[in-house]
Amino acid sequence: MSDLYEPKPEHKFTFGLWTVGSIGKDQFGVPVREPLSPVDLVYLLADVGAYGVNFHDNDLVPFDATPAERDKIVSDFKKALASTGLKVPMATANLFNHPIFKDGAFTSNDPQVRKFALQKTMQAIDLGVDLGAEVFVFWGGREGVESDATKDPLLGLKRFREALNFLCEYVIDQHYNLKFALESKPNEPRGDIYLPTTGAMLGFIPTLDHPDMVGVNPEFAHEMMAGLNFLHAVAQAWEMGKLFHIDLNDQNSIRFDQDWRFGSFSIKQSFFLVKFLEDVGYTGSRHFDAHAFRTENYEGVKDFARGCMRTYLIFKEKAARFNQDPEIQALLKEINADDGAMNNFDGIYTAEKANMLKSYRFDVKALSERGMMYERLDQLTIDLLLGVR
Ligand code: GLT
Ligand code: MN
Ligand code: MN
Repeated sequence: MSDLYEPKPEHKFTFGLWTVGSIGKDQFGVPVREPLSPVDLVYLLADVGAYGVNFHDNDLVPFDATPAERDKIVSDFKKALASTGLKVPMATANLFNHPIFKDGAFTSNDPQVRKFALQKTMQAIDLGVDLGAEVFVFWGGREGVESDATKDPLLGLKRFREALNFLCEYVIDQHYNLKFALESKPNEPRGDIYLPTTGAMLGFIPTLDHPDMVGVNPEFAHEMMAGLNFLHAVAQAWEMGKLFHIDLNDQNSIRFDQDWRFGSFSIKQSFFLVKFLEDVGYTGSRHFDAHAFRTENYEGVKDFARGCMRTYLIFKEKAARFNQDPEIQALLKEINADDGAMNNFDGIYTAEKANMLKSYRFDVKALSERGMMYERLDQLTIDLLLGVR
């Protein structure tokens, strides 16, 4: 039984170097953990049973490293990957930390900064592909404003589009096997970030020159920060064939980005998310973009990482039970019962169908009085999740 909750490579559990590597600094406090090297972090992740490790260019190679330093770092990292078997499914560029990006990267008002961002991203793409990445995430943390006096939102969109179009062409030109995944966030670090939700990203993608190369990387906490239902965003992305990656974590409602251990707070929502990913057969990474509480040392960081994966697998097992539970399934069948009386109106529009439907007499009273039994179904779900079922 307990083996069910042991992470295995086929579960595709990944962590960013910046997640387990977080040294616990925040707006109000200095770091609480000594930094570990990328190599140490690879061993830590192998120790807890992760499948892969993702990184920003500067998580691995410092911003001001010399070419010789860069080569040494990359070669040491490759050795650690080879000896642990860890994969690098995703890479990204840090376009938010350095002061040059204080007004954004692709959407900065300074043309030199915009081109510097492109240069840096092409280098980060080369690095990621060299290490095996097939997904490249774009999280435009600084792509926004504090005041709309400072930037025209149409210009913001235009610049972001032009940058992505340029980078898609670069990937095609290099013959890389790489897809882009756009990650939204409503705010923080900017007052307002452009394209603030997964839905906004999904609306933006068809305006690109190569929409087929671009999907989304929805993050649980970011959608919660906007007060939205994460599962619904993920479902829409999935239906559009755009769920290229996913950032799993947790969050206490509409607050700052807390990036908590997956499933630690929003138990029912996380359960239905896992059930969805497993039911539809999502095959991408289950990436935990979260970090340990600031109270922890590196033993606690391992507890955190193990906890993310364990909770995912507990929900996965609960999802299988939900799908097999006779009472739950019977209830769902009853709720969705269809006696075929409406079949004549199904399918494509015809004038005849429309006329028939317009004159059909519904039993409005009976339909209105029907109880949906959702309380029972929801309580059965709670019983299941709380382990009494
Ligand atoms: C940063 C952010 C995350 C993004 C990472 C990728 S960096 O930690 O909070 O949500 O996924 O750039
Ligand atoms: Mn986050
Ligand atoms: Mn994220």
